[in-house]
Amino acid sequence: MTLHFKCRGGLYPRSNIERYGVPDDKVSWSSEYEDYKPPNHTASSVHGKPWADSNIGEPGFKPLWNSVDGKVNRVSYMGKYAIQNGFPLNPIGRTGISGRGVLGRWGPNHAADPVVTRWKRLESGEIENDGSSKPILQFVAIKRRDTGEWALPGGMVDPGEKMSATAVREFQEEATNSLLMDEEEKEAWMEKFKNFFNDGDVVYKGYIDDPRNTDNAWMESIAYNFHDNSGSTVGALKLHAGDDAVGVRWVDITPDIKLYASHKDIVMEVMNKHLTNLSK
Ligand code: RP5
Ligand code: MG
Ligand code: MG
Repeated sequence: MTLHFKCRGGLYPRSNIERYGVPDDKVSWSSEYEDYKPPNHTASSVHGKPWADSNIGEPGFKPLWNSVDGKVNRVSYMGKYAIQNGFPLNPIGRTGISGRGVLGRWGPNHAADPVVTRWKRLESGEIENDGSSKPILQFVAIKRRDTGEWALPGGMVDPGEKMSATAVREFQEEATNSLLMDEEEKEAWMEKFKNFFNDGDVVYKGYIDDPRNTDNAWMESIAYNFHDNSGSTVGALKLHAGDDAVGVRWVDITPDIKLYASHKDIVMEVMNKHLTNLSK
């Protein structure tokens, strides 16, 4: 990714703060933009939260940039990010807003995304194709409560959590509503699908063009593909939206699909991978 679009222009999420205009040729920090005066915004909702950083400059807050800082991973997949006047700089460039907005961490905010896939099948069990004999791949999408957009059921990595575990946990929470299950039910579920979720393939690692990004805080994610080739395990599961998801369904991956942040790039990549494997 060399440019970002979804974190440029318009109102910052959950605020009435307008982002300062950033034309394509001014995104990069290396292009001069003398008039650039982004509003500064850190939402009051992140202050004093156990999952969030303190404000930069507050006594006692000594973040180790570009490092694993205790249990908080401040390393970017994009390489070493710059620090300007004590503030980390977005590795893609300007977003039209400074501060950290609604994000908990200054610098990279690490998430993990599960891309759970199956082939679309007819009643007969035969794989359905798109009319040009290409089989149709489907993935589990959730509808986000915050923007109403369809998205991967991903979420933030908890401090010290293994990223592959985050991807599976978020799938359980957002697409199967494990938050309503008791411990025993959760364990039974995990036992049933243990092998399936053990076998994830890393399909993306990097910056996410998320509408919450700012000049000093941004989303990054690692996406794992879990594929049910026969459609008999997770492919046959009853889905149930939970936590911050208000809808869940299997969605066909097609070139005109519209998804939250840069999730379209990720699912297209997964589809191409499976189609290439098929033709081998
Ligand atoms: C996206 O936001 C990531 O790719 C992930 O899907 C999601 C994590 O944030 P929450 O769903 O926890 O808001 O950038
Ligand atoms: Mg979540
Ligand atoms: Mg989420």
